[in-house]
Amino acid sequence: MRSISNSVIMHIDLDAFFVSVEQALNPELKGKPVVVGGKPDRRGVVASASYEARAFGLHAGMPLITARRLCPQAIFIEGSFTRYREASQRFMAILADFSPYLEPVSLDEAYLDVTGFESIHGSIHQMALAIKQRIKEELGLSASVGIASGKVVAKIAAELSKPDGLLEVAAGEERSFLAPLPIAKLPGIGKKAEGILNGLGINTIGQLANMPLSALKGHFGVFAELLHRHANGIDDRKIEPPAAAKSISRETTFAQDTRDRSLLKATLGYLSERVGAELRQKGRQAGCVTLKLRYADFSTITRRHTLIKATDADQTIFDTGLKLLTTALSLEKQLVRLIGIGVSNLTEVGRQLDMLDSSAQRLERLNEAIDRIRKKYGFTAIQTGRTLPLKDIFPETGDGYTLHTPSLSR
Ligand code: TTP
Ligand code: MG
Repeated sequence: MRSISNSVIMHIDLDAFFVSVEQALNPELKGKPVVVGGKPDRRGVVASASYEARAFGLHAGMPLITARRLCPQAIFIEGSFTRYREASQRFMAILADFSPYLEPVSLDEAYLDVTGFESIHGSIHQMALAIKQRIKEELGLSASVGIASGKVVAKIAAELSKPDGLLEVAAGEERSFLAPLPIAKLPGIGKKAEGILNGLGINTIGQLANMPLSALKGHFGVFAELLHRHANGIDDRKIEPPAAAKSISRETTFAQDTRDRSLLKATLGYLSERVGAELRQKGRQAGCVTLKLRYADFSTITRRHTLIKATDADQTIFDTGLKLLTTALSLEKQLVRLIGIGVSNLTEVGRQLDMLDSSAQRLERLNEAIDRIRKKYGFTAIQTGRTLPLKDIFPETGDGYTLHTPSLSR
């Protein structure tokens, strides 16, 4: 019989994901320092750095300017979120072939519950090799795999094994495996928690594991217990099947900070259409629209509006966003650095209710027609008046405008 304490969890994370997708498409990039995130003369940060680039100290989140200074010979690539999403879908499909107990965590990362699967593959180790091989053959990407009795240890094992690694922590060895590692390796320990713990003389996960729970509670409140369990290698969190998306959003950073109304409006229009298209593709409607602005001094605000009636229409998302934008700009005089629009409170489309409302019906038919044409000829095949000013600013790829930062938020 299968008992909970004998769970076997696998954590799979693709190596240098965005960069590796580019290298698979263009083999000339292989073995070189490569950065995805944009050209270094643009503002923005490194999204993904190849391991060759990491040898120069480059890492995700580093400003592109700094990256170029540290590694002038690096090849900088804009990137394409569409390509990464497609690679991600194919990656998840491969994993789903191996176990139905799949929990995607991000585009390039997932947990698999593989308890009891050794009989199919000979061993869990063999199963991991088979997964890595299929990812390599079908996607040209390398993955790192951690295997352990729980999520937290599996994730840390995968990370330690990178790149192209495979690391298995035997049941019973969790605590001693974690003990020598720095506390920052424990998921959930951010810079702040690390600072607090270092201040208490706690530097390794082993030292954290030995701290009395009561002492931890004073600093971390309700999180203390989980932290204590994880530091001790105990983690009985289940694999959770993918939840339906809770929100959809798109955002972009301007090449130069701006107050230009028509540019702000056009960008908002474009991002609203992107959000609307994904909503309809998922068969969902949104009850809430959120505008995000980052100003020149990096202060970031979000403003939201709850709709009387859920929508999946570009126009309604845009109109609501524009009202929020107008109000926000009247209260803050700074230049705008980034703009984003998102929707939440998603529900399944209740079409029968809409049939009573002829204007909603017309909008729905219009959006359906737009989606059909775009599916066939690319996103920019149809330009609505509200995005036209973008034509002069951004290069078109047929697949959408290439915004300066690939729209990463989903
Ligand atoms: P990660 O798995 O954290 O990074 P990675 O796959 O590039 O490298 P590795 O796993 O080998 O350490 O993130 C996956 C992708 O998510 C990454 O390729 C780009 C994107 N990403 C960002 O856009 N910004 C970020 O700050 C991070 C961390 C990731
Ligand atoms: Mg990765």
